[in-house]
Amino acid sequence: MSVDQVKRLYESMPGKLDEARRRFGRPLTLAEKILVAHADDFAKQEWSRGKAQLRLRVDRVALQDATGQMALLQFMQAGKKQVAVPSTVHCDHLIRAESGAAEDMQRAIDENREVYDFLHSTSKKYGIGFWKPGAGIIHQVVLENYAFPGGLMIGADSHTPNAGGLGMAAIGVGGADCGEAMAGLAWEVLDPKLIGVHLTGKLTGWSSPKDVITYLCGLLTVKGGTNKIIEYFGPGAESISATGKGTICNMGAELGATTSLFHFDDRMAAYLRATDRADIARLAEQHRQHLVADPDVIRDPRKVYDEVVEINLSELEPHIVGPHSPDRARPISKLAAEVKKEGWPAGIRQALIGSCTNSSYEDMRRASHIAMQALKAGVKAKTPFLVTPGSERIYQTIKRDGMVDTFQKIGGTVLANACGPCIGQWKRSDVGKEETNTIVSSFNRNFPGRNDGSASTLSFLTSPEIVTALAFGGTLEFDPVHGTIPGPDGKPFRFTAPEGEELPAQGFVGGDAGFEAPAADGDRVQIAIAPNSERLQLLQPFPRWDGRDFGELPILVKTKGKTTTDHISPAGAWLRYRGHLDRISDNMFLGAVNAFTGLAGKGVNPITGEVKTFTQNARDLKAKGIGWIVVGDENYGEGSSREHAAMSPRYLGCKVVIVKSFARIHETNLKKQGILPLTFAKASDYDLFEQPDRVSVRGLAALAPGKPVEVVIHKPDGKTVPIQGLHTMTDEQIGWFKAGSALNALT
Ligand code: MIC
Ligand code: SF4
Repeated sequence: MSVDQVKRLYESMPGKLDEARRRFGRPLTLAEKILVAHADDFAKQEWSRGKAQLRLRVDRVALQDATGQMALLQFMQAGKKQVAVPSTVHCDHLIRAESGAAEDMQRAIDENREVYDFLHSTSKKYGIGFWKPGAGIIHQVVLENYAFPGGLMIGADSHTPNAGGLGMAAIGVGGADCGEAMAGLAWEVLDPKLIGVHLTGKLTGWSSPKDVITYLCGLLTVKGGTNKIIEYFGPGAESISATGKGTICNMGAELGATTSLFHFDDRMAAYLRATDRADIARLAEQHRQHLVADPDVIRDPRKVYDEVVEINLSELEPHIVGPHSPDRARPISKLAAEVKKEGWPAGIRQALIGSCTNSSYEDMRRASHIAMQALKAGVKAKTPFLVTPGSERIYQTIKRDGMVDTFQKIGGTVLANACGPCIGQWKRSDVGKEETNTIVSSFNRNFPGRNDGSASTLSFLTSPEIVTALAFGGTLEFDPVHGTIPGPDGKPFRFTAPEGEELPAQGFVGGDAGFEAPAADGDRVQIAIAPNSERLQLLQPFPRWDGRDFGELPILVKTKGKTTTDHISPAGAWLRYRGHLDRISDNMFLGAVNAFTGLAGKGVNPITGEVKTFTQNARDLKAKGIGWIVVGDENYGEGSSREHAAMSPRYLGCKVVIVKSFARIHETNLKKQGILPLTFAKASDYDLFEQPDRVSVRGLAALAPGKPVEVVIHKPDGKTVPIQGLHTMTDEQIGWFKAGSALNALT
C-alpha cells in the first residue's frame, strides 16, 4: 500500500469516527476505529458485537505458499484480470529443516519447483508481490514491509495478527476469503466482542513479551478469544517494543482471537523508521489520536470493552506452556514440580528459537546474551540448538552483528528463514518414531505431532531467552531465573537476566532481498498446471444443494477431545499436497481421536463394518453416493486457517458437522465450502450419538438466520431421538450453502 493510500485512509478517519461516536453514543476503542474506517457502507451496516456480520474493505491480503495455493486456485475461478487490493505471496511453509539453511533451501527449491513456479507465475500475472523461498516467514516480512497503524488486512494464515504489533487489525482467514477479497468483494466477519488488556508496570529482567501471551493463554484458554478482538493498552504497553507487541498479537491466535492489537506509540514509530518507513511513521504521528482508543475509553475501560484483564508487567513471571496445548501454562518456577508429578521426560532433546512469533532483533540479542554468558564461563550446551530467523533481513542483520557466530559457537544450527520445525517440516534423526521426548521452543503452537510429526514429542513453548538457557541446563527441572547449573569448575553457574537492544544500532541490512514485483503486462503470463501433477489440481465446483433434507446419514467420525485443524488435516509431509485436493484428502482426520474407540485416524465403515482409515471409509461412502456427518467436541477446528480441513470433508461427501463449539476460522471455512456447521443446543447432546446411528437434518428449505434446525438421531432399534442444531449462518451464508459453496454463489 502506498504512502498516499495510507494518507487517504488517515484523512478519511475523523469524519467517519465522528459519525460512529454519534451513532454509538460513546467513545471508540482502536479496534472499533479500524473497523468503522473500513466499513463497506457505514450507514447501512448494522453494528452489534457478537451478532452483526460486518462487511469490510481490507487494505491488503497476504498469502503463504501452503494455504495460498488453494486461495489462488479459488481466485482464478473468479475470472479476474488483476487483484483488486495489494496482495503478496510468501514462500515459507514448504521448506523442510534438515541440515541447515543452504542445503535445506536447495532441496526445497528442487522438491517444490512446480508449486513455486505456479505461485510465481500467478503472482506475476495477477499483480501480486512475490516473496521467494528464503525471503522470510509471511508474518515477519509483513511486519517489516507492509503493516501500518490503523490498517486492516487479512491473511490466509492464523498468525496474521502478528501485524497488531504495529497497530494494524490483521486477521487470519481461510484462502477463500482471501480469494474473494482479491477479486474485489467486501470481506465479512462477525462483529467481534472486545477484550481490553490493561498493562501496567514494566517488563524487566527475564520477563518478556512472550510471557504476557503465555500467561494470557493460561488465563483465557484456547477458546477464550473466539470472536473477540484483544486490544492492549495502558502505560505498560510502552515498555514493550513493536516486535515484542507483534509476538503478543501473533500468539493471540492461540486464544482463538479474531485478532489482537496495540495502540500506536513511539516504539512503533521507531520500528517503522528502522525499517525504512519514516514517511508512514510521520503520518501516523500526525494522526495519532485516531490510532489509539479515545481518552474516555482509557479512563473507564469497563464501560466500553466487554471484558477487561489487568496485567502488572512488573509482577509477571516468565512462563512456559505445554505439552500438547498452548494454554497449559505455569510460571517457569513451578515447572520442575509438575514435570515430576506428571512423569514427563525432564531431559530436553532439542531447543529451538525463532519462527514467525519470536525472531526479532531484540529476541536474538537477548538469546545471544544468554549464550555469551555461558560461552564466557565455559559452560557447554547440553541440547542441540536450532535457530529459525524470521526473514532474510533479520538473518543478515544478526549475522553482521555477530549473533549467528555466537549461536554457532554454542553448537547451534541456523536454519532457513522459513517455518520448518514449527509446522512439522523437520526431519529429525535423534529420536525414534514413537519415542516420548521433550523439546522446548519459542514458537506458538504445540499440538501433538506439530513439530516433527510425532505425537510422542512433548513440546513446551517459552521465550527465546529461556529456551536458550534451557539448552544449557538440558532439563526442564532447571529454572534459569532462580536456579544454577554446574559450571566447568564444578561450581554453580547462574545466568544473569538477558539484555538486548530492540533495534540494531547500525540499522537493518537492506530490506527486499527475495522480492519480485508483478509483471507490467500480466495478460501474457501463462499459468501451467500439468494434468498429471500430484501437487496441483484445478478445482471443480462443488455440487449445489439438491433442495432436499439430509436423511439418515451415517457418522463418519465422532471426535473426542481436541480436534484442531492439525487433527483434521495434518501438515508436515502433507504440505506437499496442499494444491491438490484429491491427494491431500488422504490425510483427512488422520489425527482425530475416534470417540467410539479412542484410536486416532480410523473408524468403522458404517456400511461394510470394516475398520479402515477415515479417508478410506469416506471414499467408499462417496463412491456409493452416501453423504455423511461429523460429530465433534469443544472448539472444533482450533488452530490453523487451512481450509483443507473443510475442503477435504466436503470433497469426500460430508454434509454436516455438528459439535459442541467451533473455532472461528474453521466455522467460516465450513460455511464457505458448503458444509452445514451446527452446534448442539445442549452440550450433553454430544453423548447421544453412537457408532451405528444415522442422523437426519430436517427443515433445510426453511433455513433462516437464528432459527435452529431439527436434528434426528435414528437408533438401530428404530427409536428416534430429536435434538436441536443451532447455526450462525446469515442470509448470505445460507445462500452459500444452497449454492454448494461461497464461490458457486459468486459465479
Ligand atoms: C500454522 O501455524 O498452523 C500454519 C501452518 O501457519 C497455518 C496455515 C497452514 O496450515 O498452512 C495457520 O496457522 O493458519
Ligand atoms: Fe510458519 Fe509456524 Fe508461523 Fe505458522 S506459526 S506461519 S508454521 S512459523
